[in-house]
Amino acid sequence: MIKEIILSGIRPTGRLHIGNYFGALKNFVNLQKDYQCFFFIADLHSLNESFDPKEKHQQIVNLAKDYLAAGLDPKKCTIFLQSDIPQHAELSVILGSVVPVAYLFRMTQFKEKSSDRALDKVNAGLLYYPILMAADILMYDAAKIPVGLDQTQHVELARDVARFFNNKYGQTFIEPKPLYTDNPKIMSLLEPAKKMSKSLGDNHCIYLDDEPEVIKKKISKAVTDTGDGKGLGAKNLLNLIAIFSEPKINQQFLTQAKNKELKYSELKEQLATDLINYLSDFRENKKKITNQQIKKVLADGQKKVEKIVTAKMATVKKRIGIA
Ligand code: AQP
Repeated sequence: MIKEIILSGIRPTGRLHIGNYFGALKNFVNLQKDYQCFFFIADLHSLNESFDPKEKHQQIVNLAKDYLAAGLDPKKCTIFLQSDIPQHAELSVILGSVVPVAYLFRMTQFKEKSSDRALDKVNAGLLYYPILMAADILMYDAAKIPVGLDQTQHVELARDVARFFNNKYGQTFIEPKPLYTDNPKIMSLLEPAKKMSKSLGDNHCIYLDDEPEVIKKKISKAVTDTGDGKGLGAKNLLNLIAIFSEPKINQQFLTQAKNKELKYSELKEQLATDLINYLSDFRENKKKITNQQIKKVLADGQKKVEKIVTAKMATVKKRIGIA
């Protein structure tokens, strides 16, 4: 039986937080059993942010370790580094020719990430990001893309790109659909109206490899509100309890909230304990993964996808008359 193709990537820009995990990575791990899965490290996408080139390699290795520590198994899925496959960039140039630039200026992520600067201080890579993402996806005929809610618009753009290209040059690409987890948007601990994001600052996030003492401290500082369980801070903490704690404990806090007697100190203590337990396997797994192991996983992944992309690019080039 031919399995449906799934593809997704994460940018190596620092440590992964529970938003990245519950929005995306946890889903990757579940999906590898039933689908033909490709998970890549989106290093080219990570160049749009300011970064220190001396740190980039380590960020890549670190993210690959996160993939394995979370449970991705190279025997069940293909893990590779985006820049090892230059055809992603090549395809993105070709796809750029079928996308009106207005579609790119409309992207919420572009607007949010460029709103605090004049356009002459915004790099073109940020604008072009969704086209490279479309190339990543369309290259593999991926049908479903496991992402957090914030990436919905980019997956929709990949659908548009596929349609524009197919209409102009003949059926070549599948139109992909986003695939969400039950928790596609985890909110910041300090600004619960915003998604948890490392660019907001370390205290806004729980990182997957945070040590127990750090988790306790961050949860103790999480914003709360008046005890009726309806404010965003409370909603966020209750949502995290629903994810990390036993259903019985979850119910207990929901009842407290309903009766307007939510005790935040208890809630936070419980949440910190359950988070620490939940993440302990990940922390321990990650410590055991070696750089050598990662080198092999990425080299094997590169070898596997090279055949696929060579065939796809040959088709694309034929369609547009350059092969
Ligand atoms: N808060 C979130 N809740 C649910 N899903 C999330 N994702 C990110 N934040 C949340 C999902 O994680 C995957 C990897 O996304 P990325 O590589 O683009 O990372 P990011 O979204 O840029 O993560 P940050 O922390 O927000 O990075 P900065 O602050 O550097 O921009 C994607 O599937 C994304 O939807």
